[in-house]
Amino acid sequence: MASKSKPAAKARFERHGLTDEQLVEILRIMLMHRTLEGRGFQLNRQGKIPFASAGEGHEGVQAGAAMAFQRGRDILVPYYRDLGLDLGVGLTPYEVLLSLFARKADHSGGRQFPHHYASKRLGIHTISSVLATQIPHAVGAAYALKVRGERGRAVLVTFGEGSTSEGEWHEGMNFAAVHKLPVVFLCENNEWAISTPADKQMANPNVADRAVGYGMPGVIVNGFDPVAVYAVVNEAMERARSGGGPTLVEAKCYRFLAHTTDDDDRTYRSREEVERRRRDDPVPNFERLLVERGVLTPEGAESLKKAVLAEANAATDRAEAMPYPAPADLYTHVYAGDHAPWR
Ligand SMILES: Cc1ncc(C[n+]2csc(CCOP(=O)(O)OP(=O)(O)O)c2C)c(N)n1
Repeated sequence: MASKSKPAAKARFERHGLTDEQLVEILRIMLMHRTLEGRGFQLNRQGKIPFASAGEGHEGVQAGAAMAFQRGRDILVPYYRDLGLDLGVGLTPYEVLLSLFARKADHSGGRQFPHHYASKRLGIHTISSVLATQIPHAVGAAYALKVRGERGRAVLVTFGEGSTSEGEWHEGMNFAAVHKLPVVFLCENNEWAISTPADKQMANPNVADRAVGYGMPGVIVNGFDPVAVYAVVNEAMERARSGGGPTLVEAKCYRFLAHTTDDDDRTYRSREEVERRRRDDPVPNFERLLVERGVLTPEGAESLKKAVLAEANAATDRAEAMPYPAPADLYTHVYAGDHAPWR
């Protein structure tokens, strides 16, 4: 008869200096990210909003990276899939819902594409849907920090692996490396650019391997592990803030849902693939880790989830009750002065 083996010792939990409060905050952001993404899809299917995108599978990358961002100092240049990153640097669920409902109180007056947040208050640049256009914007902001001698500040810019095929990406990487600019390039590699798989995007399986070609460090990190992402992005941001130049970080993750509410991913990938990758789902896995390691009690985790849902529901009701912009506002902030082209 086989002897009873001792239970395997738990692998050491490397928290990279994060306190219990910070670890719970990371989980809270991941839960809110997932809840609001689901809400976007629900509202779309109810016919209440025209469009929403989906970042399920990106929660670990974004909540971890947000923890490395210094509010009031750093600049964030995100892309359309960064709901969790935007929440993590301080955007409120109400602001997210105003964008989805396209209400007048939204930062763009209800005129921007959904999920295209911006906030002067938080240092979040406005988003362009045109892939990789954010790269020269971010590099330009980092160049300005350098020219003005503003040490201690850095720019964090994000993009998918598909965007690394664009010319702007290469030009921005090169310029940032040549001028040793304070910028961190964070690639959220979810393996799909709508229907194009990563191996039809590039022959090299790792975006980070390209860093050497520009003359900057390139690091690969498990994007399902928010603490590992925090550690890598934090080190890169510190290097950038202290004059050490740019870094390319590639966080490997996966997109569990369709690209957006307008996409049907059954046409280009199998349900088996998606189900298999779901085993790495960072949200329940990180919750389980925090409970196992005694950072949270099971009851604490349940009340956190209830609080997140209640806040998301209240934000939804409040935003939905707000008015749409007036038709006459259509050209506000588009033309200087009171020029109105229809007159
Ligand atoms: C210049 C440009 N080409 C094509 C598109 C259409 N488009 C929107 S999202 C997308 C896929 C982008 O994939 P990736 O950069 O990997 O990011 P992901 O959406 O997977 O997070 C494409 C092709 C676009 N917005 N801009």
